[in-house]
Amino acid sequence: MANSKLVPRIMTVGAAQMGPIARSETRASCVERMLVMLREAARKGCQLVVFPELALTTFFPRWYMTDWREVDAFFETEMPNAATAPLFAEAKRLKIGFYLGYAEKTPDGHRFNTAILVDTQGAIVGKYRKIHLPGHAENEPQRPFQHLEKRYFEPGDIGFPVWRTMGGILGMAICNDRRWPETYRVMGLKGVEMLVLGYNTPAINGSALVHSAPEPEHLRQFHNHLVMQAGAYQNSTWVVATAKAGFEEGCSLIGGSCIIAPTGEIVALARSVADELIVADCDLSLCTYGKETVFAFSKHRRIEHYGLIASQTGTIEPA
Ligand code: CDV
Repeated sequence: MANSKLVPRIMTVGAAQMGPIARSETRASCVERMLVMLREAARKGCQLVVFPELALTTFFPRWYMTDWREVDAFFETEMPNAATAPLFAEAKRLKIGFYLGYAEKTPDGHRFNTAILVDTQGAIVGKYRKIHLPGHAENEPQRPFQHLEKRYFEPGDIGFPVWRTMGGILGMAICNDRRWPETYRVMGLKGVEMLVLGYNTPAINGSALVHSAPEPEHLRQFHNHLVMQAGAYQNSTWVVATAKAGFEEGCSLIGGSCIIAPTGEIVALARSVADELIVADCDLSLCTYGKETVFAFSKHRRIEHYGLIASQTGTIEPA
């Protein structure tokens, strides 16, 4: 009997990389830039567009702030809201779904680094709150710039859900999550076929001075792709990754937005560090091969040996 999972299911997807966002830039201006790329995506036949992490403001965790009113100016208390309503309306009119990263403050005062997935009818189908928060919680003046995600956000409290939507099984992650194999594997165990994520990655490691570790920019880009190509291959899923890139408020952010096939191959790659849309026709049925052969989890995983992964956080070396 023919395997129905091998029937092609093409989803045309865009990664809408954004160049720098100045601290003074308004949300309306950011949304206007997104609308330009959304319309280009429509012309190119996209059903889904992926915007970056924290796409509505500058990457504010680079500043140490003690006035929480100043901090809260970077957060959204509802979604959609007045600033993002034009994005929701235009995407619905064009029948394009989208991923949008933003800083979320809940009605009971919790702050998260959040992304939502909106379907082609304009409905929010899913929310994800970043789990692997990098950086630090207190001012560290020895750094060339701060990375205070641990100060401004709580770790996500939703886990790694996936959703059956827009013709596939989709999941979300945010930036640093992409460096952790657990992110992909938890969603892999739920059958993910396309993992979408946004990122803000400084071109230099801010803690390198502390550790005297040389990490030139080419390594930052190499690691960006290395982890996502491995995650895609080992879980036989598409990965769509969108940067906020370029020289933002004195800090250089890498580009390298890309679309990665379930084989681990990059099939579309941004060339600039500015606003740039890249597009690929992603056949979700291509996930089937890996999921049913080398990475047929139910046949080959040996969970009796994996207990430590979910019971121990740090390394314990032998005596
Ligand atoms: N926004 C991020 O999560 N950035 C991290 C940096 C700080 C390492 C990243 O993983 O790219």
